[in-house]
Amino acid sequence: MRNTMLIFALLAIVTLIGCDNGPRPIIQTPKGQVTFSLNLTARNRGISDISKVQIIGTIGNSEKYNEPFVYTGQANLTCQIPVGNGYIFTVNLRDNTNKVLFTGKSSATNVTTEQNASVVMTLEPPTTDVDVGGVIHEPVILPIVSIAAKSFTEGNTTNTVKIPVTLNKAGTSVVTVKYTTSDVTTTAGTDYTAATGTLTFPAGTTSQDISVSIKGDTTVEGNETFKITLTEPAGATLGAASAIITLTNDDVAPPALPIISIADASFSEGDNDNEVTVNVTLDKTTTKDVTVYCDFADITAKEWTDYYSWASYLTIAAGTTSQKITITIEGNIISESNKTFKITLNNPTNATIGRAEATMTITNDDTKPLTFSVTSCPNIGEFTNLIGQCYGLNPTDYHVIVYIQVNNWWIKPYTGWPLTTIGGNGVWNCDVTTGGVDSTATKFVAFLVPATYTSPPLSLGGAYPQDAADHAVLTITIDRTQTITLPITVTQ
Ligand SMILES: [Ca+2]
Ligand SMILES: [Ca+2]
Ligand SMILES: [Ca+2]
Ligand SMILES: [Ca+2]
Repeated sequence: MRNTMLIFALLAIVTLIGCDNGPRPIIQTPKGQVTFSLNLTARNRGISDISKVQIIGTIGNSEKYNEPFVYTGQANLTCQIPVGNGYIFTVNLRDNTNKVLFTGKSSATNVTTEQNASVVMTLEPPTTDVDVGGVIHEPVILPIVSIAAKSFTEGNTTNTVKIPVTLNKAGTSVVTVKYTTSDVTTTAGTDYTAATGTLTFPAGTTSQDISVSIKGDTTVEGNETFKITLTEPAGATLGAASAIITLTNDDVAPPALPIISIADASFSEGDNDNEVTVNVTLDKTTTKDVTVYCDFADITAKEWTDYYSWASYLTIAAGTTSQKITITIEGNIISESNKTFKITLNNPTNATIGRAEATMTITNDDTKPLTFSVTSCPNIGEFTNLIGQCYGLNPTDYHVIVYIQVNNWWIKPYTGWPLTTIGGNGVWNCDVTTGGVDSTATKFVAFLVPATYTSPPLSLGGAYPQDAADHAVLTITIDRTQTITLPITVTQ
Protein backbone atom coordinates (compact mmCIF):
# COMPACT_ATOMS: atom_id res chain seq x y z
CA MET A 1 0.00 0.00 0.00
CA ARG A 2 1.31 3.30 -0.95
CA ASN A 3 2.41 5.51 1.88
CA THR A 4 0.04 8.46 2.02
CA MET A 5 2.97 10.68 2.78
CA LEU A 6 4.30 10.00 -0.65
CA ILE A 7 2.34 12.86 -2.04
CA PHE A 8 5.27 14.07 -3.99
CA ALA A 9 7.61 12.59 -6.39
CA LEU A 10 11.18 13.06 -5.40
CA LEU A 11 13.77 13.36 -7.98
CA ALA A 12 17.15 13.18 -6.29
CA ILE A 13 19.88 14.02 -8.65
CA VAL A 14 23.16 12.95 -7.18
CA THR A 15 25.97 14.76 -8.79
CA LEU A 16 29.64 14.85 -8.06
CA ILE A 17 30.86 18.08 -9.46
CA GLY A 18 34.44 19.28 -9.85
CA CYS A 19 35.99 20.90 -6.85
CA ASP A 20 38.09 23.57 -8.51
CA ASN A 21 37.97 25.95 -5.61
CA GLY A 22 41.76 26.08 -5.30
CA PRO A 23 44.51 23.55 -4.70
CA ARG A 24 43.87 20.74 -2.28
CA PRO A 25 45.86 17.57 -1.57
CA ILE A 26 43.72 15.52 -3.88
CA ILE A 27 46.08 12.61 -4.24
CA GLN A 28 46.49 11.90 -0.57
CA THR A 29 42.82 12.34 0.42
CA PRO A 30 40.90 12.79 -2.77
CA LYS A 31 37.33 13.82 -2.49
CA GLY A 32 34.58 14.27 -4.92
CA GLN A 33 31.79 16.69 -4.50
CA VAL A 34 28.18 15.62 -4.53
CA THR A 35 25.21 17.72 -5.45
CA PHE A 36 21.81 16.43 -4.59
CA SER A 37 19.10 17.95 -6.67
CA LEU A 38 15.67 17.49 -5.22
CA ASN A 39 13.38 18.49 -8.03
CA LEU A 40 9.73 18.69 -7.38
CA THR A 41 7.68 17.41 -10.24
CA ALA A 42 4.03 17.21 -11.06
CA ARG A 43 3.99 14.01 -9.17
CA ASN A 44 5.16 15.68 -5.98
CA ARG A 45 2.63 15.86 -3.29
CA GLY A 46 3.13 17.13 0.24
CA ILE A 47 6.72 18.20 -0.37
CA SER A 48 6.53 20.25 2.76
CA ASP A 49 6.62 17.01 4.70
CA ILE A 50 10.31 16.62 3.87
CA SER A 51 12.36 18.61 6.31
CA LYS A 52 15.73 16.87 6.36
CA VAL A 53 18.05 15.11 3.99
CA GLN A 54 20.84 12.89 5.32
CA ILE A 55 23.63 11.53 3.20
CA ILE A 56 25.59 8.53 4.48
CA GLY A 57 28.57 7.10 2.68
CA THR A 58 30.01 3.66 3.41
CA ILE A 59 32.67 1.40 2.03
CA GLY A 60 31.95 -2.13 3.12
CA ASN A 61 30.74 -1.82 6.69
CA SER A 62 32.73 1.33 7.34
CA GLU A 63 30.88 4.55 7.40
CA LYS A 64 32.99 7.19 5.70
CA TYR A 65 30.62 10.06 5.60
CA ASN A 66 27.48 11.20 7.36
CA GLU A 67 26.09 14.61 6.63
CA PRO A 68 22.59 15.89 7.58
CA PHE A 69 21.04 18.80 5.77
CA VAL A 70 18.02 20.85 6.73
CA TYR A 71 15.82 20.80 3.71
CA THR A 72 14.68 24.26 2.87
CA GLY A 73 13.20 23.51 -0.46
CA GLN A 74 16.31 24.06 -2.50
CA ALA A 75 16.78 21.89 -5.50
CA ASN A 76 20.50 21.24 -4.97
CA LEU A 77 22.38 20.03 -1.95
CA THR A 78 26.15 20.13 -2.35
CA CYS A 79 28.51 18.09 -0.26
CA GLN A 80 31.91 16.51 -0.48
CA ILE A 81 32.34 12.80 -0.18
CA PRO A 82 35.54 10.83 0.18
CA VAL A 83 36.81 8.80 -2.70
CA GLY A 84 37.09 5.05 -2.60
CA ASN A 85 36.40 1.89 -4.46
CA GLY A 86 33.15 0.16 -3.64
CA TYR A 87 31.70 3.31 -2.23
CA ILE A 88 28.01 3.11 -1.43
CA PHE A 89 26.04 6.07 -0.38
CA THR A 90 22.58 6.43 1.01
CA VAL A 91 20.15 9.34 1.00
CA ASN A 92 17.58 9.49 3.74
CA LEU A 93 14.62 11.80 3.40
CA ARG A 94 13.15 12.56 6.79
CA ASP A 95 10.22 14.51 8.14
CA ASN A 96 10.36 17.01 10.91
CA THR A 97 10.04 14.25 13.44
CA ASN A 98 13.19 12.74 12.01
CA LYS A 99 11.28 9.80 10.69
CA VAL A 100 12.77 8.31 7.55
CA LEU A 101 10.30 8.70 4.79
CA PHE A 102 12.43 7.17 2.04
CA THR A 103 15.86 5.78 1.74
CA GLY A 104 17.73 5.83 -1.52
CA LYS A 105 20.65 3.46 -1.74
CA SER A 106 23.21 3.26 -4.52
CA SER A 107 25.05 0.24 -5.72
CA ALA A 108 28.80 0.10 -5.18
CA THR A 109 30.47 2.95 -6.98
CA ASN A 110 34.07 3.61 -7.74
CA VAL A 111 34.32 7.26 -6.88
CA THR A 112 37.91 7.44 -8.07
CA THR A 113 36.80 6.70 -11.57
CA GLU A 114 38.09 9.02 -14.17
CA GLN A 115 34.81 8.64 -15.93
CA ASN A 116 31.61 10.25 -14.96
CA ALA A 117 29.38 7.51 -13.64
CA SER A 118 25.67 7.26 -13.32
CA VAL A 119 24.38 6.34 -9.93
CA VAL A 120 21.09 4.48 -9.62
CA MET A 121 19.46 4.58 -6.25
CA THR A 122 16.85 2.14 -5.18
CA LEU A 123 14.21 3.62 -2.93
CA GLU A 124 12.90 1.92 0.14
CA PRO A 125 10.04 1.62 0.50
CA PRO A 126 9.58 1.14 -3.21
CA THR A 127 7.62 3.80 -4.95
CA THR A 128 6.98 4.88 -8.46
CA ASP A 129 6.34 8.42 -7.33
CA VAL A 130 9.93 9.21 -6.52
CA ASP A 131 12.95 9.14 -8.78
CA VAL A 132 16.39 9.11 -7.24
CA GLY A 133 19.54 9.12 -9.30
CA GLY A 134 22.50 11.15 -10.28
CA VAL A 135 25.91 11.35 -11.75
CA ILE A 136 29.35 11.01 -10.15
CA HIS A 137 31.90 13.24 -11.71
CA GLU A 138 35.57 12.41 -11.50
CA PRO A 139 37.33 14.15 -8.70
CA VAL A 140 39.51 16.98 -9.79
CA ILE A 141 43.15 15.80 -9.54
CA LEU A 142 45.74 18.52 -9.64
CA PRO A 143 48.69 18.09 -11.97
CA ILE A 144 51.78 16.47 -10.47
CA VAL A 145 54.93 18.50 -10.86
CA SER A 146 58.16 16.52 -11.14
CA ILE A 147 61.82 16.84 -12.00
CA ALA A 148 64.03 14.07 -13.35
CA ALA A 149 67.74 13.36 -13.14
CA LYS A 150 69.74 14.68 -16.04
CA SER A 151 73.33 14.69 -17.20
CA PHE A 152 75.28 17.34 -19.04
CA THR A 153 78.73 17.31 -20.48
CA GLU A 154 80.73 19.79 -18.50
CA GLY A 155 82.32 21.66 -21.40
CA ASN A 156 85.36 23.87 -21.10
CA THR A 157 83.71 27.25 -20.71
CA THR A 158 80.72 28.64 -18.90
CA ASN A 159 77.52 27.47 -20.51
CA THR A 160 73.85 27.37 -19.60
CA VAL A 161 71.91 24.15 -19.35
CA LYS A 162 68.19 23.71 -19.11
CA ILE A 163 66.61 21.20 -16.79
CA PRO A 164 62.98 20.51 -17.56
CA VAL A 165 60.32 20.41 -14.86
CA THR A 166 57.16 18.73 -16.04
CA LEU A 167 53.50 18.37 -15.16
CA ASN A 168 51.96 14.98 -15.74
CA LYS A 169 49.06 16.82 -17.29
CA ALA A 170 48.21 20.36 -18.12
CA GLY A 171 46.62 22.34 -15.33
CA THR A 172 43.40 24.23 -15.80
CA SER A 173 44.96 27.20 -14.11
CA VAL A 174 48.48 28.54 -13.58
CA VAL A 175 50.85 26.24 -11.72
CA THR A 176 53.90 27.55 -9.89
CA VAL A 177 56.67 25.77 -8.03
CA LYS A 178 59.86 27.00 -6.38
CA TYR A 179 63.24 25.44 -7.00
CA THR A 180 66.69 25.63 -5.51
CA THR A 181 70.04 24.00 -6.21
CA SER A 182 72.32 22.38 -3.65
CA ASP A 183 75.71 20.69 -3.82
CA VAL A 184 76.24 16.98 -3.73
CA THR A 185 79.82 16.58 -4.96
CA THR A 186 79.98 19.89 -6.77
CA THR A 187 80.98 23.20 -5.27
CA ALA A 188 78.55 25.96 -6.09
CA GLY A 189 80.38 28.95 -7.51
CA THR A 190 83.17 26.75 -8.82
CA ASP A 191 81.39 24.08 -10.82
CA TYR A 192 78.13 25.89 -11.44
CA THR A 193 76.26 28.96 -10.28
CA ALA A 194 73.72 28.28 -7.55
CA ALA A 195 70.19 28.96 -8.76
CA THR A 196 66.88 29.51 -7.04
CA GLY A 197 63.58 30.80 -8.31
CA THR A 198 59.99 30.09 -9.20
CA LEU A 199 58.77 28.35 -12.32
CA THR A 200 55.40 29.33 -13.74
CA PHE A 201 53.38 26.99 -15.92
CA PRO A 202 50.64 28.86 -17.77
CA ALA A 203 47.37 26.95 -17.91
CA GLY A 204 47.53 24.30 -20.56
CA THR A 205 51.32 23.85 -20.46
CA THR A 206 53.20 20.88 -19.08
CA SER A 207 56.90 21.78 -19.11
CA GLN A 208 59.15 24.59 -17.97
CA ASP A 209 62.95 24.72 -17.82
CA ILE A 210 65.24 25.65 -14.97
CA SER A 211 68.34 27.35 -16.36
CA VAL A 212 71.62 26.71 -14.56
CA SER A 213 74.99 28.17 -15.52
CA ILE A 214 77.68 25.47 -15.69
CA LYS A 215 81.28 26.53 -15.20
CA GLY A 216 83.10 24.23 -17.60
CA ASP A 217 86.85 23.90 -17.31
CA THR A 218 89.68 21.79 -18.65
CA THR A 219 90.63 20.22 -15.36
CA VAL A 220 90.57 16.45 -15.38
CA GLU A 221 88.18 15.40 -12.64
CA GLY A 222 85.43 12.92 -11.97
CA ASN A 223 81.77 13.41 -12.75
CA GLU A 224 80.16 15.78 -10.26
CA THR A 225 76.62 16.11 -9.09
CA PHE A 226 74.31 18.68 -7.60
CA LYS A 227 70.68 18.51 -6.67
CA ILE A 228 67.63 20.53 -7.60
CA THR A 229 64.77 20.50 -5.15
CA LEU A 230 61.19 21.61 -5.88
CA THR A 231 59.12 23.14 -3.11
CA GLU A 232 55.90 25.01 -2.51
CA PRO A 233 53.86 23.95 -5.53
CA ALA A 234 50.75 25.97 -6.28
CA GLY A 235 48.03 24.52 -8.49
CA ALA A 236 49.84 21.20 -8.47
CA THR A 237 51.19 18.58 -6.13
CA LEU A 238 54.77 17.40 -5.83
CA GLY A 239 55.75 14.18 -7.50
CA ALA A 240 59.52 13.60 -7.85
CA ALA A 241 60.51 16.66 -5.88
CA SER A 242 64.27 16.45 -6.34
CA ALA A 243 66.70 15.24 -8.97
CA ILE A 244 70.41 14.73 -9.27
CA ILE A 245 72.08 16.70 -12.04
CA THR A 246 75.34 15.18 -13.21
CA LEU A 247 78.12 17.16 -14.84
CA THR A 248 80.05 14.54 -16.76
CA ASN A 249 83.77 15.00 -17.11
CA ASP A 250 84.95 15.65 -20.64
CA ASP A 251 88.59 16.33 -19.91
CA VAL A 252 91.25 13.78 -20.72
CA ALA A 253 94.70 13.80 -19.21
CA PRO A 254 97.45 14.00 -21.81
CA PRO A 255 99.21 10.68 -22.20
CA ALA A 256 101.94 10.19 -19.66
CA LEU A 257 105.44 10.85 -20.93
CA PRO A 258 107.55 7.80 -21.56
CA ILE A 259 110.02 6.85 -18.88
CA ILE A 260 113.67 6.82 -19.88
CA SER A 261 116.09 4.53 -18.08
CA ILE A 262 119.48 2.99 -18.23
CA ALA A 263 120.43 -0.40 -16.79
CA ASP A 264 123.65 -1.74 -15.33
CA ALA A 265 125.92 -3.47 -17.79
CA SER A 266 129.24 -5.25 -17.78
CA PHE A 267 131.91 -5.85 -20.39
CA SER A 268 134.85 -8.20 -20.66
CA GLU A 269 137.85 -5.93 -20.77
CA GLY A 270 139.70 -7.44 -23.73
CA ASP A 271 143.35 -6.75 -24.43
CA ASN A 272 142.91 -3.90 -26.88
CA ASP A 273 140.65 -0.90 -27.28
CA ASN A 274 137.21 -2.17 -28.11
CA GLU A 275 133.85 -0.50 -28.51
CA VAL A 276 130.86 -1.58 -26.49
CA THR A 277 127.33 -0.22 -26.42
CA VAL A 278 124.85 0.42 -23.64
CA ASN A 279 121.15 0.87 -24.31
CA VAL A 280 119.15 3.80 -23.03
CA THR A 281 115.50 2.72 -23.18
CA LEU A 282 111.96 4.07 -23.04
CA ASP A 283 109.14 2.12 -21.48
CA LYS A 284 106.94 2.93 -24.48
CA THR A 285 107.07 4.67 -27.80
CA THR A 286 106.18 8.29 -28.20
CA THR A 287 105.36 10.53 -31.10
CA LYS A 288 108.18 12.89 -30.28
CA ASP A 289 111.93 12.54 -30.25
CA VAL A 290 113.25 12.07 -26.74
CA THR A 291 116.59 13.54 -25.76
CA VAL A 292 118.59 13.05 -22.62
CA TYR A 293 122.05 14.09 -21.51
CA CYS A 294 124.38 11.18 -20.77
CA ASP A 295 127.35 11.78 -18.53
CA PHE A 296 130.14 9.54 -17.25
CA ALA A 297 131.89 9.40 -13.93
CA ASP A 298 134.68 7.21 -12.59
CA ILE A 299 134.12 4.83 -9.76
CA THR A 300 137.15 2.52 -9.72
CA ALA A 301 137.79 2.71 -13.47
CA LYS A 302 139.65 5.71 -14.82
CA GLU A 303 138.40 7.55 -17.87
CA TRP A 304 141.05 7.68 -20.62
CA THR A 305 142.88 4.75 -18.97
CA ASP A 306 140.24 2.09 -18.70
CA TYR A 307 137.48 3.56 -20.88
CA TYR A 308 136.47 6.67 -22.69
CA SER A 309 133.38 8.23 -24.19
CA TRP A 310 131.95 11.69 -24.60
CA ALA A 311 129.24 13.15 -22.42
CA SER A 312 126.58 14.32 -24.80
CA TYR A 313 122.91 14.44 -25.62
CA LEU A 314 121.45 11.21 -26.92
CA THR A 315 118.29 11.11 -29.04
CA ILE A 316 115.75 8.33 -29.11
CA ALA A 317 113.79 8.85 -32.29
CA ALA A 318 110.00 9.08 -32.19
CA GLY A 319 108.44 5.67 -32.51
CA THR A 320 111.45 3.83 -31.15
CA THR A 321 112.28 2.78 -27.63
CA SER A 322 116.04 2.64 -27.39
CA GLN A 323 119.31 4.18 -28.46
CA LYS A 324 122.89 3.08 -27.89
CA ILE A 325 125.68 4.83 -26.08
CA THR A 326 129.03 3.79 -27.53
CA ILE A 327 131.93 3.46 -25.12
CA THR A 328 135.50 2.45 -25.81
CA ILE A 329 136.92 0.02 -23.29
CA GLU A 330 140.70 0.27 -23.10
CA GLY A 331 141.70 -3.33 -22.71
CA ASN A 332 145.06 -4.44 -21.42
CA ILE A 333 146.84 -7.60 -20.34
CA ILE A 334 147.18 -6.66 -16.73
CA SER A 335 145.53 -8.99 -14.28
CA GLU A 336 143.54 -6.69 -12.07
CA SER A 337 140.23 -6.35 -10.29
CA ASN A 338 137.00 -5.55 -12.08
CA LYS A 339 136.63 -1.81 -12.48
CA THR A 340 133.52 0.31 -12.57
CA PHE A 341 132.26 3.62 -13.79
CA LYS A 342 128.77 5.07 -13.97
CA ILE A 343 126.57 6.67 -16.56
CA THR A 344 123.97 9.19 -15.50
CA LEU A 345 120.97 10.50 -17.39
CA ASN A 346 119.64 13.99 -16.84
CA ASN A 347 117.83 16.89 -18.46
CA PRO A 348 115.37 14.81 -20.53
CA THR A 349 112.92 16.25 -23.03
CA ASN A 350 109.61 14.55 -23.86
CA ALA A 351 110.27 11.92 -21.22
CA THR A 352 110.66 11.53 -17.51
CA ILE A 353 113.62 9.80 -16.01
CA GLY A 354 113.06 6.42 -14.44
CA ARG A 355 116.41 4.92 -13.56
CA ALA A 356 118.91 7.74 -13.95
CA GLU A 357 122.13 6.03 -13.04
CA ALA A 358 123.72 2.73 -13.98
CA THR A 359 127.00 1.09 -13.07
CA MET A 360 129.22 -0.18 -15.86
CA THR A 361 131.61 -2.94 -14.90
CA ILE A 362 134.77 -3.77 -16.81
CA THR A 363 135.43 -7.38 -15.91
CA ASN A 364 139.01 -8.64 -15.71
CA ASP A 365 139.87 -11.19 -18.35
CA ASP A 366 143.59 -11.44 -17.69
CA THR A 367 144.23 -14.71 -15.96
CA LYS A 368 147.16 -16.16 -17.95
CA PRO A 369 150.52 -16.87 -16.26
CA LEU A 370 153.54 -14.82 -17.22
CA THR A 371 153.84 -15.64 -20.90
CA PHE A 372 156.36 -14.55 -23.53
CA SER A 373 155.83 -15.34 -27.20
CA VAL A 374 157.20 -14.67 -30.66
CA THR A 375 154.32 -14.48 -33.06
CA SER A 376 156.02 -13.26 -36.25
CA CYS A 377 159.57 -13.89 -37.38
CA PRO A 378 161.22 -12.91 -40.71
CA ASN A 379 163.06 -15.58 -42.62
CA ILE A 380 166.72 -15.09 -43.52
CA GLY A 381 166.90 -12.32 -46.08
CA GLU A 382 163.58 -10.73 -45.11
CA PHE A 383 163.36 -7.28 -43.58
CA THR A 384 160.14 -7.58 -41.54
CA ASN A 385 160.12 -7.17 -37.79
CA LEU A 386 160.34 -9.73 -35.04
CA ILE A 387 157.00 -9.44 -33.23
CA GLY A 388 155.85 -11.02 -30.03
CA GLN A 389 153.16 -11.01 -27.35
CA CYS A 390 153.29 -10.99 -23.57
CA TYR A 391 150.60 -11.88 -21.03
CA GLY A 392 150.36 -11.90 -17.28
CA LEU A 393 152.38 -8.78 -16.68
CA ASN A 394 152.13 -5.07 -16.54
CA PRO A 395 153.80 -4.00 -19.80
CA THR A 396 155.34 -0.97 -18.15
CA ASP A 397 157.17 -3.23 -15.73
CA TYR A 398 159.09 -5.17 -18.44
CA HIS A 399 161.15 -4.69 -21.55
CA VAL A 400 162.20 -7.01 -24.30
CA ILE A 401 165.86 -7.12 -25.37
CA VAL A 402 166.60 -8.68 -28.79
CA TYR A 403 169.99 -9.70 -30.09
CA ILE A 404 170.82 -11.14 -33.49
CA GLN A 405 173.74 -13.38 -34.46
CA VAL A 406 175.41 -12.46 -37.71
CA ASN A 407 178.47 -14.33 -38.87
CA ASN A 408 178.76 -15.84 -35.38
CA TRP A 409 178.77 -12.39 -33.80
CA TRP A 410 176.02 -11.43 -31.37
CA ILE A 411 175.00 -7.85 -31.81
CA LYS A 412 172.11 -5.62 -30.93
CA PRO A 413 170.09 -4.38 -33.87
CA TYR A 414 169.58 -1.15 -31.95
CA THR A 415 172.80 -0.03 -30.47
CA GLY A 416 171.43 3.22 -29.13
CA TRP A 417 168.11 1.88 -27.90
CA PRO A 418 168.49 -1.71 -26.99
CA LEU A 419 165.28 -2.02 -25.09
CA THR A 420 162.05 -2.81 -26.92
CA THR A 421 159.01 -1.61 -25.03
CA ILE A 422 155.94 -3.75 -24.59
CA GLY A 423 152.64 -2.23 -25.71
CA GLY A 424 149.68 -1.92 -23.43
CA ASN A 425 148.16 -4.97 -25.07
CA GLY A 426 151.36 -6.98 -24.50
CA VAL A 427 152.60 -6.77 -28.07
CA TRP A 428 156.23 -5.96 -28.66
CA ASN A 429 157.75 -5.24 -32.06
CA CYS A 430 161.45 -5.11 -32.84
CA ASP A 431 163.20 -4.08 -36.07
CA VAL A 432 165.95 -6.68 -36.40
CA THR A 433 167.40 -5.31 -39.67
CA THR A 434 168.66 -1.86 -38.85
CA GLY A 435 171.67 -1.99 -41.10
CA GLY A 436 174.42 -3.93 -42.83
CA VAL A 437 173.90 -7.63 -43.13
CA ASP A 438 171.33 -7.87 -40.34
CA SER A 439 168.98 -9.73 -42.67
CA THR A 440 171.45 -12.60 -42.87
CA ALA A 441 171.36 -13.23 -39.12
CA THR A 442 171.09 -16.93 -38.36
CA LYS A 443 169.86 -16.60 -34.78
CA PHE A 444 167.67 -14.30 -32.73
CA VAL A 445 167.47 -14.27 -28.98
CA ALA A 446 164.77 -12.31 -27.13
CA PHE A 447 164.90 -11.72 -23.39
CA LEU A 448 161.96 -10.59 -21.29
CA VAL A 449 163.60 -8.48 -18.60
CA PRO A 450 162.41 -6.16 -15.83
CA ALA A 451 162.14 -2.54 -16.93
CA THR A 452 164.68 -1.66 -14.29
CA TYR A 453 167.37 -3.60 -16.15
CA THR A 454 169.54 -2.09 -18.84
CA SER A 455 171.85 -4.44 -20.67
CA PRO A 456 175.55 -3.55 -20.67
CA PRO A 457 177.54 -3.17 -23.93
CA LEU A 458 178.47 -6.46 -25.55
CA SER A 459 182.04 -7.54 -25.08
CA LEU A 460 184.33 -7.23 -28.08
CA GLY A 461 184.16 -10.30 -30.30
CA GLY A 462 180.43 -10.71 -30.28
CA ALA A 463 180.07 -13.03 -27.34
CA TYR A 464 176.62 -14.22 -26.22
CA PRO A 465 174.90 -11.53 -24.07
CA GLN A 466 175.16 -13.56 -20.92
CA ASP A 467 174.38 -10.65 -18.55
CA ALA A 468 171.03 -10.09 -20.24
CA ALA A 469 170.38 -13.81 -20.17
CA ASP A 470 171.10 -13.77 -16.45
CA HIS A 471 168.57 -11.03 -15.84
CA ALA A 472 165.91 -12.41 -18.17
CA VAL A 473 162.63 -13.59 -16.75
CA LEU A 474 161.91 -15.61 -19.90
CA THR A 475 164.04 -16.23 -22.97
CA ILE A 476 163.24 -17.32 -26.54
CA THR A 477 166.03 -18.36 -28.91
CA ILE A 478 165.29 -18.82 -32.61
CA ASP A 479 167.62 -20.64 -35.04
CA ARG A 480 166.68 -19.31 -38.45
CA THR A 481 168.53 -22.11 -40.16
CA GLN A 482 165.89 -24.49 -38.82
CA THR A 483 162.21 -24.73 -39.54
CA ILE A 484 160.38 -22.26 -37.33
CA THR A 485 156.89 -23.01 -36.06
CA LEU A 486 155.06 -19.99 -34.72
CA PRO A 487 154.10 -18.91 -32.23
CA ILE A 488 156.94 -19.78 -29.99
CA THR A 489 155.74 -19.45 -26.43
CA VAL A 490 157.43 -19.81 -23.08
CA THR A 491 155.79 -19.39 -19.70
CA GLN A 492 157.12 -18.94 -16.24
CA1 LIG B 1 85.95 20.22 -19.53
CA1 LIG C 1 86.85 19.42 -15.90
CA1 LIG D 1 142.74 -7.95 -20.84
CA1 LIG E 1 143.38 -6.31 -17.40
